[in-house]
Amino acid sequence: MEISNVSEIQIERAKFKPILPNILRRRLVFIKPAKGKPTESVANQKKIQEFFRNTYGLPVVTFKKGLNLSIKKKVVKVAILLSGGQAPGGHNVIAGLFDGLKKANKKNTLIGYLGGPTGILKNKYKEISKKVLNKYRNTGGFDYIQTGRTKIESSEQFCSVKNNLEICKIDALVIVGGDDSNTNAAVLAEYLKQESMDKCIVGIPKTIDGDLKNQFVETSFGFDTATKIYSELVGNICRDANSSRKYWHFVRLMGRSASHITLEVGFKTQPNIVLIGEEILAKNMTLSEVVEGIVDVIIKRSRNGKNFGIILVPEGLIEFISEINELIVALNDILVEYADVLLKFCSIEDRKSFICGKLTQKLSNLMVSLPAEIATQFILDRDPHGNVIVSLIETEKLLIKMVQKRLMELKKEGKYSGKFATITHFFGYEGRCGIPSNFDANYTYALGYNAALLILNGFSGYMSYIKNLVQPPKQWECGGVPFTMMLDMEKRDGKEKPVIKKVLVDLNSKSFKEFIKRRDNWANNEMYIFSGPIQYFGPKTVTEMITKTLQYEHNTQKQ
Ligand code: FBP
Repeated sequence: MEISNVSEIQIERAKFKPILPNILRRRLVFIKPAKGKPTESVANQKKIQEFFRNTYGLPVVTFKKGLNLSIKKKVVKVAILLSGGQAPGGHNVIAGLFDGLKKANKKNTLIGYLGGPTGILKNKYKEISKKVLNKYRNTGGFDYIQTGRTKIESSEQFCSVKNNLEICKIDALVIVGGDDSNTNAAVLAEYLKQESMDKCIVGIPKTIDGDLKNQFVETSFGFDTATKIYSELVGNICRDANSSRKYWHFVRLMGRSASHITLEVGFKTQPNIVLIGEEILAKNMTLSEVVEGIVDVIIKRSRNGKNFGIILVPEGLIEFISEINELIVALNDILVEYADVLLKFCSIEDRKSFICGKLTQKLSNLMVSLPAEIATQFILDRDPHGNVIVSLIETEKLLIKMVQKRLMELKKEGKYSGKFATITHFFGYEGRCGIPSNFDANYTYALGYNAALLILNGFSGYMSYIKNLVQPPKQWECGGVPFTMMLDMEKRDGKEKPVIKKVLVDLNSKSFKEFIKRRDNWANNEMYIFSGPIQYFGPKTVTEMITKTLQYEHNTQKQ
């Protein structure tokens, strides 16, 4: 038997032809960009305008049918870079962009900067060739050109970007990233305009976290596939728990601050407890109150002879618990202020006790009360954008320790007599490089192709958008939304900065309200749903399924 390094599914998946929205299937001279009115940023308009004197207020662009003789005919050289965490569909963005550019002119070229923003700083890139690209179409991962989290922020870095774009004679740069990377793209577009450089900067909304969205960007790419993968795993665990009936499974799910992934997986699997960080924040709950809520369900189930269950914990939960958030904010400041001093400590314990000495008494007591390994995780380095790396904090273990303690107390008081055996899981990296679902394969291809159109029409300072996503791909609408329209001010590294804000779970949204209606039933019963693996082939009801979040938010889900 011949051994191949390609799976059967990869062979079949390579044949998949993404469906382009009808408007993008036309000859490029018959796609006309319609410009809307000047726009304003979502908040803090005056301050944002001061930062973005050259790119503020651009109109929204919508691609429509119509003759467009001004589309660029001259040969263009475009670069792309992938930034931040992986998300299923990245390779299809490259493929869509490549095909769009080639459709305009066979001589157009595309290069990929290697390893994310570092690639452009060091001028490390590879030319995207059709032959190699074909191997990556419809595949997961970012491995063709890799990714990185370097933040471009100093004037020297901006200058190197400018020089390297000049050296390679790049006409346009496409940045594929989340809120932070697209904020970077906005700043770069402004900088290049200020330097009178005629180069287009276009962004692509990527992140499995689902926290980059607005009226134009209905979802970020990767959320669909990642949540389908996590739902399969959580569904399997639900069935396992229901079969042996002896464990409480604590499942932490990725998603950084926002709980979108947890809510979506909650709908798809209906476990016994789903914690939503944003609700905990709104109710100003303390850690003990969160624990009390979990204990309450455990006891009720135990009284019915059910010493088992599944609880979903968003990885960003701790940031929503006010006292812990206060601690994190204080730690962030200490880590920046004493960065040099901290470097000199050899042991983590010395580092910890120095930091505790700089905290207020209240916060120092809290730090000491945390399990040692969790306290250590709190003082690990922040990411280049100043965020706590929540994926490294084992919140599920913290919760288990506190729940155990509380159950012991209740046992002593004779109020609980059940068993509490636990298993922990963290699902994050498992979902980020999955083979993109049909939705993500189509969506990313269209985002890339649409980015080519923005470039060929000379639009800089825009994010490529594809909307109307609850409809079949052919009916999707396309265009560009100005970066500055999405900006707000936020305190980062101790300074007020313009940023594209992370969109958290909206407690007034239809999806959250629906969750509230159902969760008590999920807590006390076994209403588990087993969604199974992503289906790439077969009936449309399973292959073209979109997220519950999109369905609720855009009114197509039956209540
Ligand atoms: P992006 O926002 O860059 O897309 O990253 C998403 C994410 O997967 C988060 O859910 C997670 O907290 C983080 O990346 C993990 O980062 P890293 O890959 O650096 O470990």
